Amino acid sequence: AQLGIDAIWLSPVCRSPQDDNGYDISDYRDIDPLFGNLNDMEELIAEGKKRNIRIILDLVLNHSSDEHPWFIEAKKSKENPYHDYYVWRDGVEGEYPNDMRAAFGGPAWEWVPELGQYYFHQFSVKQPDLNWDNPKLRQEIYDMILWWMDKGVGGFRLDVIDQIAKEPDRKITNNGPKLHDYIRELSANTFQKGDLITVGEAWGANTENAKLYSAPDGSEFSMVFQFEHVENGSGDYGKWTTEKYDFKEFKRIMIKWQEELQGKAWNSLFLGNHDQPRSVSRFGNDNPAYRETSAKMLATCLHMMQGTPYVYQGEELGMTNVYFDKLEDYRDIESINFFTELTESGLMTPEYIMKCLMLRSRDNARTPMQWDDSAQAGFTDGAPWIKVNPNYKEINAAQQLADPNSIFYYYQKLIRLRKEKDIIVYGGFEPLYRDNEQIFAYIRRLEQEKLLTVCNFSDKNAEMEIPEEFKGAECLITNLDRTVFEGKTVLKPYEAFVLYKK
Ligand code: TEU
Repeated sequence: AQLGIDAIWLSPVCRSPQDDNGYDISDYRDIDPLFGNLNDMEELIAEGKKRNIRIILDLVLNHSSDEHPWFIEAKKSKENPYHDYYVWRDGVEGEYPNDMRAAFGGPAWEWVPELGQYYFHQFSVKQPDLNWDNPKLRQEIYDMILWWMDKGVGGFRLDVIDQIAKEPDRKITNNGPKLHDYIRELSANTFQKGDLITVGEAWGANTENAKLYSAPDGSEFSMVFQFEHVENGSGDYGKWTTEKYDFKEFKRIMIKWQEELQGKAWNSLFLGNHDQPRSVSRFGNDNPAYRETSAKMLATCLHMMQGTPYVYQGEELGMTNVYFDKLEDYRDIESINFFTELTESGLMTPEYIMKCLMLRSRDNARTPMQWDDSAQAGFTDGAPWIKVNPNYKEINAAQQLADPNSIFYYYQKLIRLRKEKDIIVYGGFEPLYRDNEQIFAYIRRLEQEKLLTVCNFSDKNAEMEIPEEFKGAECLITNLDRTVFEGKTVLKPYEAFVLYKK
């Protein structure tokens, strides 16, 4: 509430064996005892409402847990009414239906000897894919969503929703031919019956199909959550590389999404989430000399754009990667599986893949929230499930609440500005210095109003000229102590500011 946010997206909290941090649900209508129970959820929703904060649930509809009663039934026989809730292919042991691979390594097919069949799983073996071609399954899902809507949730985040219309025989995973029919049916039967915010996670989204995912007529979702800007910097083995991101490419992608969606679709603005490294470590600089300035700079660049900004827990404190250097400290199934797969196949040395994990593992963003400088960062008086980042003594909420210049209050101000100024939400977008190697700058315009955002993404000084039309403009926010905002100027490392003129 103090930060000024309007909604909290909770990672999955439904009952789950936790093979993939709750993205393997065994009961969609219950809360996992790790987190509490249904009464706690109802209380959270009610307390949120009092503060105008919506609770957004993470709906995992592409797959369930293999411990879900549907799957337990489905495995009993081919005639079982639940069998067709999942995706099966006849076969013989050891001869996979095809060579498709799962996102967490290994084949996308798992043999069930009792049935003489394989089931399809795009993620772990414990996450069998649901068969959306089955209308009974779809109806069960709608009923479950309506049940949650009845409980007063404020919205849903739809996990890998672009992958539900898979066609494994044609090796199609995302953007299958029936995808948008399924999404429209889902939306009409559920979301459109209430006052909800919906966000579709879509690794397969591009600026064209984003216009479907977030169609302004409301037939699909409120917005799309796409990854093109964070995928930049992937190597031969996807994200498992030590290469740094390419700033100019990043900027080109961010600009493309701003320009092409204007008036036609609605995007999510983010630099990190529970699947990404910490944003300040990846796109800023987590060296103590620059951590604060660069975290504020990144927040400025993102919050002045069009779209809905997402702040990942701890990002508002500038929390950094944890850089675990021992495999035993990792908990994430993706990290552990790839370490094993890439070392056993001899494709990478253990030393090299460890470097990749330190930079890219999802666990970097999954260490406990840093509340204060007491033991375990005030997160628990027990032993947390994953180690706390050792920098919690310097970086924590208590310390930042006591410092008026903290990253926390900077975020608070950015969020307030978005609510005060329509131009930030609705204004047109015009990039400046497209080819500059250090600066990301853009103008927003709404009728007579204009807004200039300038960000130095590098650890060096950067030269620029502030456009004449901003002469005498008001500075809305800045992360350093600049007082002159005219003419030729030199930006300090990671400096950022926003000018406004009417
Ligand atoms: O992520 C989708 C997804 O494709 C990721 O597994 C992605 O490949 C990986 O994170 C890149 O490092 C969603 C959830 O956000 C993720 O946490 C889940 O593991 C995944 O779906 C399966 O439900």
